[in-house]
Amino acid sequence: ADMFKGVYVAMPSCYDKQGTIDTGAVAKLVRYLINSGIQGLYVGGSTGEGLLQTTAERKQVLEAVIAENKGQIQIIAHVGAITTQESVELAIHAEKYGTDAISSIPPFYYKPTDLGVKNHWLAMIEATKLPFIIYHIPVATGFNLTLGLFNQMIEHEQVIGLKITTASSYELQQFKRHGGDNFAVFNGPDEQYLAGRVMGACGGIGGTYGAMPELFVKIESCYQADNIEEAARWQFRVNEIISDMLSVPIYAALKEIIRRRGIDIGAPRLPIEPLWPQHMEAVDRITATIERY
Ligand code: SI3
Repeated sequence: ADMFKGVYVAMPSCYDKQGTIDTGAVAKLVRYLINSGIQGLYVGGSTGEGLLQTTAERKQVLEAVIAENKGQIQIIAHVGAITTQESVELAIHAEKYGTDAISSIPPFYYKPTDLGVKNHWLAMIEATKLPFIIYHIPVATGFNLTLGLFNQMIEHEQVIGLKITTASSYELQQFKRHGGDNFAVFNGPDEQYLAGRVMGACGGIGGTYGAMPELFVKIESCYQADNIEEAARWQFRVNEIISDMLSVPIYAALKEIIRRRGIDIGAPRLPIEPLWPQHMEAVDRITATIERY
């Protein structure tokens, strides 16, 4: 769909010192991200720690995002949970508060069959009239989305997109080919934003974008201006930063970088690892590199 295009930041979680949801920090972060020129937000996904929060907390976060956004940029709510019931409840809530789309991973742990996953997704799709974006991230869920299941899912008119986090841009392109011209495929690996774009993605959804939103906006605007060489130069700079971020606990590093940019969103929740003193040198280096650009 031409409805979705560009840079969608997977919002990190926002907690206070006690580890409680900090809606004030959510508002500040949303404002900062809007001001950086991005096109949308993905709320409650991997980076947002939706799966480490209660249903009530997830609703609280989404409501705070929507209240601060006031319709300025697009909001995609990740409503996936291990239970169909919770996912449906979150989908209905997302529609009530006015999100642009909902999205979900397949359920995990029980190694559900294709039919189980399909019915899980259909339950949330049919509970609302919202556009639905499949979230395919096999390294995290262990579920491999086949083209067979994908083709069954896109028969439903609300299934308008797919976010794909796999290393293969060929796989991305195959889903795009089957999805068709009006189908939105979002690139998952931030290291391959441009590659995904070239292979048919309408844009990307990513966690590290939050540490350097301006740089991803730059890749996107160079791409749109047909200046692929310049877009690649920015992607390569970004990738140096990402590989540094991957050398330390990445979610904690992301949050620390944002703290240094003026918004304290706290540390990740266990079982995600926090930053330890030996990681600070790498974080100093990353922050300095981002500031330099
Ligand atoms: O829902 C989300 O937070 C994302 O969109 C996550 C995104 O695909 C990230 N993948 C994971 C497993 O967290 C990437 O942003 C990833 O952190 C980045 O490419 C660094 O490898």
